Amino acid sequence: MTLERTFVAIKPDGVQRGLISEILGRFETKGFKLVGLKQLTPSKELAEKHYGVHKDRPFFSGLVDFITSGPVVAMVWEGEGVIASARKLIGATKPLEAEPGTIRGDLAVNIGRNVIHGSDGPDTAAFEIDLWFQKNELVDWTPSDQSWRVE
Ligand code: IDP
Ligand code: MG
Repeated sequence: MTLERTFVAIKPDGVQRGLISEILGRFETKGFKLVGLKQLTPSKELAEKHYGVHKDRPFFSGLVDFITSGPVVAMVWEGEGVIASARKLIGATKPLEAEPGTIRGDLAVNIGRNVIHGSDGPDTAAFEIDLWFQKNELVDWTPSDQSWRVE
């Protein structure tokens, strides 16, 4: 079993719409382990680094303005295959194309208000965890029901 960690963030629209528990619960009930959690309003510098790969896209400045406009709930989830699984739980970028049962498929309509971010691969996961969290903000712990989760 290879344990992975991924970065997930509830965007300001998800927080403002009162969807924190709904979204967090999807990862928790799936069986992943929460190892980092905090709420913050990101600085422009943080947002620009986070979305740096999109810096030449027409929507970049609007995206940075939006993500810095209010609280974001930043999380690190750990588990076997969690990077790809989180992307599946989240669903397609365009919420109208996201399957029902996914977070975006169930909870969003508009691409600019798609409620959640998740790292898209091992390299971005490592980069984003390091960008958003200090090492001492990540908690190593063993769930007491661990033996019921893994054989
Ligand atoms: P992802 O969030 O599914 O990984 P990306 O293509 O990495 O999708 O885009 C990052 C974010 O930028 C999206 O979640 C969305 O909020 C925003 N975005 C992407 N494409 C557009 C667009 O065409 N118009 C407005 N916002 C967009
Ligand atoms: Mg992306």
